[in-house]
Amino acid sequence: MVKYKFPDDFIWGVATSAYQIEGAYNKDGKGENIWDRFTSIPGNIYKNHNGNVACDHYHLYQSDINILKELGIKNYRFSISWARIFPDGYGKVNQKGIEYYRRLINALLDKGIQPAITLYHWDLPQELQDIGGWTNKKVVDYFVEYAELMFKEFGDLVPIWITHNEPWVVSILGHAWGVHAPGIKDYKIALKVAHNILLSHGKVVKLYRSMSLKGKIGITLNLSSIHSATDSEKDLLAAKIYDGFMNRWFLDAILKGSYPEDMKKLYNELNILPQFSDDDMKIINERIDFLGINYYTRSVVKYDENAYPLKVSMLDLDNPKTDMGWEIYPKGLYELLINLHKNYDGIDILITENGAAFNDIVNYKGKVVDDYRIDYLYRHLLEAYRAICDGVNLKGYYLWSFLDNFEWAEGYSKRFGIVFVDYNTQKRIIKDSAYWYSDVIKNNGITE
Ligand code: GBH
Repeated sequence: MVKYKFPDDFIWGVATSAYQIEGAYNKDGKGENIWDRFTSIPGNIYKNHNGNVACDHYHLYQSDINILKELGIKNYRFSISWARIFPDGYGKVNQKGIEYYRRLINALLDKGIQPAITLYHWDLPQELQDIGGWTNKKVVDYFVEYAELMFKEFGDLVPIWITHNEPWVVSILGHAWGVHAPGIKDYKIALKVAHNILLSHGKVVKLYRSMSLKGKIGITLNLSSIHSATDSEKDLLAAKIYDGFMNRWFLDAILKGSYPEDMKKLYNELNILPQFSDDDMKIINERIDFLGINYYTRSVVKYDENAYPLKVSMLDLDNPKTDMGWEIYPKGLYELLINLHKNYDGIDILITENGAAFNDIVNYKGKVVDDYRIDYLYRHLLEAYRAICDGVNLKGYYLWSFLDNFEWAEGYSKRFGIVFVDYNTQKRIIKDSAYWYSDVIKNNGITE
């Protein structure tokens, strides 16, 4: 018996990104990107792993799609590698790159699987980094040029488009903390990057509208449910600031057309506020069809005099965690969805990522019994279901991830897949969680 039934047209999918699965880093004319460069520098990544081969999905895409089909997965979110299309970031087009994505899209459609494309999942062409990367407004224009070509080539085949994946991660992890490519550590640069990324988003949405294509377009943000460590005034303020830093900065810009006043004031005092015009904000505010959100965990924060620059630090609670060290907190997904619904006009939402890394093992029967992952997914889906019942316009759910893959700074040490990848043989093993998810999709809901 299906106990929790989702809406009839609910989108069930899985997600991946190009650098994390494709490999073939120098095949068929692909240019170098910032993750190729960043991973080549010793000390940046766990055991100096890189995405040169990854899951070799570039060559194995057809058999991977067969697995999607076998599991009954009807929607697949993936990203395009910008440097496969424009090896230098702009100008000269690499036809082999276009042909690859055309083959991929057609192979999906042949099996009745709907593609959802992310245009930017962090792999900026290195040539563009060499002229300043996202700090340079030219890169904003090159992104529009790249998007335009993708819309012309694939706009009629692909019903869902995502401009950017997680601008917060790109700007903060890449340009303030330096743990992601391009490895810069400067908050002022990071906020400039965030602004230009948002601007490029708005311009691309506008372009999409002007081409009168039939699909939907949005952006994906990594959002966190923010909790304060105590009810003290200082901790409550810390939570408000962290919410402004991670969530509202991006949400308000995109959906309200202005950055939040409290954060503007704070960033100004810290001398890290980027320059921007009213026109910029109008462009960023271009109407989107849906908001994509990636949810993994919550953040519990406290006031901390010594924490630069926000005077906020994170608490490490002694609660159950995934292999990433992230607290398992399903209720945060519900909290987030309800808040978005209330504060942003009941906007249509897609969960574009949710999932968990665990230290999976292949047992003596050759199986991966990942009941801990099923538990994680089950509990999060239940919260999504509750949110729908309470009126949230949640339209779909993409599980991160289809395959085990290159987990950025953590290399191959973290496994998020519902399909296990043996990196020595490239053999795929369907985990129990994949069979479980397959049933969820078949039933359009959760059974007890
Ligand atoms: C996503 O990033 C990415 O889109 C995807 O490529 C990646 O593989 C996947 O999730 C799994 O990591 O950073 O300690 O403050 C998620 C990035 C993770 C950033 C949670 C914020 C909060 C905890 N987010 N993180 S911490």
